[in-house]
Amino acid sequence: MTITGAGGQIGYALLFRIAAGAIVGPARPVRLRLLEIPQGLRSAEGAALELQDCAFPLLRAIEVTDDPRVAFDGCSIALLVGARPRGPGMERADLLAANAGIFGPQGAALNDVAADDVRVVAVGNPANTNALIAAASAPDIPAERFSALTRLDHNRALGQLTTVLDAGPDEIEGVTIWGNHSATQFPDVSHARVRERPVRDALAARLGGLEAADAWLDDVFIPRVARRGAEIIDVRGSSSVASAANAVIDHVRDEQSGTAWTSAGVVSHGEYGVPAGLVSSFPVTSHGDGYRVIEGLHVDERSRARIDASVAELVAERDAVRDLGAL
Ligand code: NAX
Repeated sequence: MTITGAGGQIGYALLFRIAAGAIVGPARPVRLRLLEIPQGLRSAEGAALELQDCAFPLLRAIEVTDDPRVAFDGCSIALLVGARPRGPGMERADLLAANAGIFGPQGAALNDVAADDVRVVAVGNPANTNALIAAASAPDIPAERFSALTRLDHNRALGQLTTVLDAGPDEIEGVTIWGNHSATQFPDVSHARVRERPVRDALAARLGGLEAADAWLDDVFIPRVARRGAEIIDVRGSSSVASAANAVIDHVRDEQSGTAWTSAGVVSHGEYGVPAGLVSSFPVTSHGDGYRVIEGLHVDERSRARIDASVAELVAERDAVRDLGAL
């Protein structure tokens, strides 16, 4: 397993749980490769020393490198966490260009040296478009093996529902994050059920009617989930770290071991009118062999407009990186 940006904050929250078996379970040994840029190497090396000091029974090897071809050599799971953050005065196009310069070469290195069964998840932002760039740079790896993390948004949506419903997150099924991992995303409960009851009905019962339930969904739930990252920065003074690492683990574990329903950014084949080739968040299922879009759900007019708005942003990002020559 290779983790890029391993010397960063999410890396530090992620490594110890992975080494303890959180992704592959208690029976499979883990070999970690940590990729950093030269400025981040000491931090990753420090984390590697601490990993040794944990004496995790499953952890068989740790290697730290700043060479993507060494980092991805033979890897079966690649967690692309390292990315260029938006600096002061940086325009969106600059951010896309900087990250294309990271995810393009990493995709190419994965293409050349990763194991035949490699699966790749882009965590670093803009995650959807970074996954698209990495996949486009790896023509020999099926595009379906690349995904983008929207599980944190999915988990945030479950967390918000539990503040109103008298239920745990494991009792709520069928929540979907559509579109981009950004403030335009659409957290959708139209198909969600809590203990077999439609979530909207259960919300209505708690909030005093369907009108109140819809008002809460539109005015509280959707904006709060979509802007939760900004809320965390505001309250905590720093971006989401442990919850992001937890979502990475949930995403990869469910992709590998199966789940009935979750959300992930995957390559569109035109499902739900999302242009083919975009990496968009969808309702997905997995039988342990990668995420597949759950098809055939009814999308009403209001949902359609919200999905279209987020997909329009993905199209704009794709067009911008195309103009840069990164696709
Ligand atoms: P940090 O800045 O703490 O760490 C990033 C690390 O990546 C640094 O150590 C840096 O040296 C390294 N890095 C930069 N370029 C690299 C390259 N070319 N190769 C290897 N390593 C490289 O950020 P952190 O808080 O760990 O967040 C990492 C990324 O996750 C950010 O892009 C962030 O925006 C993104 N997030 C994505 C989320 C999602 O749900 N998809 C949620 C959490 C997070 O905001």
